[in-house]
Amino acid sequence: MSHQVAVDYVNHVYETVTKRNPNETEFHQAVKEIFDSLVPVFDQNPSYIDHAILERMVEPERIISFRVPWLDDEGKIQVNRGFRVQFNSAIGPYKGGLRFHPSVNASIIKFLGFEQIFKNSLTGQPIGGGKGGSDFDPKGKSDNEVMRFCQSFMTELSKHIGPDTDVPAGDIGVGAREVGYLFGQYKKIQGGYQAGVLTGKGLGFGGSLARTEATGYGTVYFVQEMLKDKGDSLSGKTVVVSGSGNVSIYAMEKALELGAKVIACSDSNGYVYDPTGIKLDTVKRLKEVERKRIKAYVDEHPEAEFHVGFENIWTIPCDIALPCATQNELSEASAKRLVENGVIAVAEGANMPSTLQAVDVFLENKVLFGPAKAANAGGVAVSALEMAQNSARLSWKFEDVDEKLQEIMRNIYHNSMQAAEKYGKPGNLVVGANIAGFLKVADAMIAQGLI
Ligand code: NDP
Ligand code: 2IT
Repeated sequence: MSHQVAVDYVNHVYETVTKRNPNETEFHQAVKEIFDSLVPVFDQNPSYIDHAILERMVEPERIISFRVPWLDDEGKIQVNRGFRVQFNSAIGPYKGGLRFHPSVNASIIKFLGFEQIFKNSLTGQPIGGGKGGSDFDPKGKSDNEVMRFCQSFMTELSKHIGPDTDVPAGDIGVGAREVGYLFGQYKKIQGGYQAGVLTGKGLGFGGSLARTEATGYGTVYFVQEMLKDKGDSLSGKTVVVSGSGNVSIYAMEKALELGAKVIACSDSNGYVYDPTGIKLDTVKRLKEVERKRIKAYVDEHPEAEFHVGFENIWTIPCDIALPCATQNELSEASAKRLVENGVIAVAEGANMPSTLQAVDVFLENKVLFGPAKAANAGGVAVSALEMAQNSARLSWKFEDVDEKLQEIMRNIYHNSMQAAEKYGKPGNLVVGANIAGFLKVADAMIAQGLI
């Protein structure tokens, strides 16, 4: 079979995706990245084409879109839109976070849900792919408003989820507070204690130790593996981390623990550059407790500078760059700048933070590049460990969960490297992660027949 047949197949299905899902640019982007990686698989195994595997994979098993009405503190009625995309259940119950951010729409939720299929497969655990959220903006809302929103959101969502069907968790704008309110409402509606219906719960009611830290820690463990292969380590490296939310904070914490120096972090308003090293205790208090803007950091640390303009964080020279905020936050121009400044490694803590062109710049310049599906899979991996603990009605020690997380990140790295080698793209972790994630799901779908 000729290479051209595989290329034509991928292009043809991609075209139908763009036609059938008009204007969903983020979804198109996520599909394009995976499709381009899979050409060598179809070259070697054309039977996947006969099974119409891509046509089936790009169509979610189910999408739920719903009204979320709630009362604000003034007694005024507000209405938001809620989503859950149940993308693929070939290897386990749908699993993936909920995002509350004003930018949320069908395209964002579908790109995240599509990526989640392959990420979850890569973890080696029995979890399918899903994602959800709302265009609700938690910023500036009172605790009571957030609670009423979460209760209304769950009143509808509860009809569609369960410990063996679909297990949501956090993402942007959804942390321990929101998961707590969501869990309380689910429990009230269902009338039973089904701890495994959500992950990222509080430690007192079924949450797993190390879940809060897992995504950020996992991203840094992944960097550690990439560097180890080159005989290098994090010790003494300068690190720039975008964002200052859950993923960023724990990426910074682990990088510091491994001897690196973190010199900058950000939020959507701008970035803080602290040449003496970011003081993480301040960031944690400002963001996790006081829910303030990152700009407030410089009030306490006059040695640091605040700069307006979020993407300019990538103009700071560093050895390691960790984009941990949001999609498309790192453009081609930023990637070029990082390369000019001598960056050694880039790992994506966020989902799809680098544009397709930025990824090409990193790969062409032989920067060690850890793509999101591999590098940030530690979060959902520990979510699956939370599900396992809930099923067993046990809770494991922090060290035990952390040890399992490290092993999972090592496996993801080696499996992705092996797949890249086998399919003719040695060292390309984008291709490797996409292929390794794809094969398990594709084979499971085929084994289960046309359903
Ligand atoms: P948080 O809500 O805790 O933090 C998000 C951070 O990113 C904040 O600093 C926020 O700034 C910034 N940010 C968000 N949206 C934008 C935007 N549109 N423009 C600029 N800055 C923005 O979320 P998480 O840390 O949980 O998630 C961060 C990324 O990691 C996301 O891509 C998420 O999908 C991904 N991820 C999360 C996992 C998890 O376990 N939580 C697991 C795997 C991936 P501001 O406060 O100003 O909005
Ligand atoms: O993007 C992600 O992997 C997450 N937001 C975590 C999902 C989860 O179910 O823990």
